[in-house]
Amino acid sequence: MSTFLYKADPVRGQDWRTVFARERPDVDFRIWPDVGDPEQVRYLAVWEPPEDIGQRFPNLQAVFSTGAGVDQFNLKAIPEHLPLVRMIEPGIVEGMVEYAVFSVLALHRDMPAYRRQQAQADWRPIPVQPAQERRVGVLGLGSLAQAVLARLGLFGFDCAGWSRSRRSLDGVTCYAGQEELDAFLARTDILVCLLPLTDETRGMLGARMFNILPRGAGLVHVGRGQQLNHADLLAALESGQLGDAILDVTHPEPLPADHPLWRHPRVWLTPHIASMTRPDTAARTVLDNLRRLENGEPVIGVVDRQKGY
Ligand code: NDP
Ligand code: OXD
Repeated sequence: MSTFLYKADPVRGQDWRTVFARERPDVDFRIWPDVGDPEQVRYLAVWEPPEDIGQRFPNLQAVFSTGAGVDQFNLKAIPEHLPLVRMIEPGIVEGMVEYAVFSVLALHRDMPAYRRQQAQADWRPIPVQPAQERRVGVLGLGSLAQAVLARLGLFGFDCAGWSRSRRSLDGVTCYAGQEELDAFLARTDILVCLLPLTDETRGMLGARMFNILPRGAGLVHVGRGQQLNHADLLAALESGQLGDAILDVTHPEPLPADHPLWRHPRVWLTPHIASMTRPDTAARTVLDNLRRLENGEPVIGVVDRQKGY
């Protein structure tokens, strides 16, 4: 019997177990550290991979990330022949849509400013800008960004996105590549980062980018902490170049208790909760990919190791 080994949050793992028991009783589903016979392990679903995957599990056929991002993997440590598959499932997409739409609406309707006013017992309306005149720009046009943009479009926002390769999406002005980045930024009042962490995107959210945004622009950061330069963010907030920032990811996580971002009046911080895989839908998504592997069909979400995402 083939073993499917799950190595992530054990409580959520019980939900995976239930789905596997119902839909694939022929698979021996195990939760780390209950590995069983390592030679029987064909599939591994993992958030933080163990060392020496290839040697530990010589008959492994695929590695599934239990999250959408794969920057926690050392791609070089995973044998070339093994597909690494990231998580694209309805639960994580819907969670991100909720968080990103909430954040964009909060910035659009000046909620951080009203929180500051409330602290001063200051009852003062701020003129409302129509959504059609608010230019939202999303860095990244992948599975999460596309869903976020589709929902933002329903509010009438002027939506744009930026990706590495040229994309075409209904109702979204699409920019591609470094040569179009500045034009994208210059038209963006609320910037949402939904990029994967790679060598190219590390440190990207910094002074150069902030200075191209229209003065007072808002930032929603839901990508990865290492993409954001904290010192540059603080400087941009101090100077008024950035208005407010909503950050779900930082580096490190959590920030040290005395870090200025914790108490900055123009920053809302959440503890990397924008979106999480939903165990039942995630398990079903992985089972669909398992079936594809077994039938020799293309697997959905295979990571391109050259690109790193
Ligand atoms: P995808 O792989 O589907 O999409 C990535 C997008 O980023 C693609 O459009 C890609 O361009 C673009 N991109 C990557 N590198 C570059 C670059 N150098 N220049 C321009 N564009 C680039 O990822 P997802 O949408 O599924 O997820 C995005 C990220 O969101 C994850 O990697 C993770 O870090 C983060 N995330 C955060 C969560 C949270 O709770 N905060 C939860 C889940 C995910 P192209 O289309 O040309 O390939
Ligand atoms: C993910 C995350 O990548 O939760 O799935 O950040």
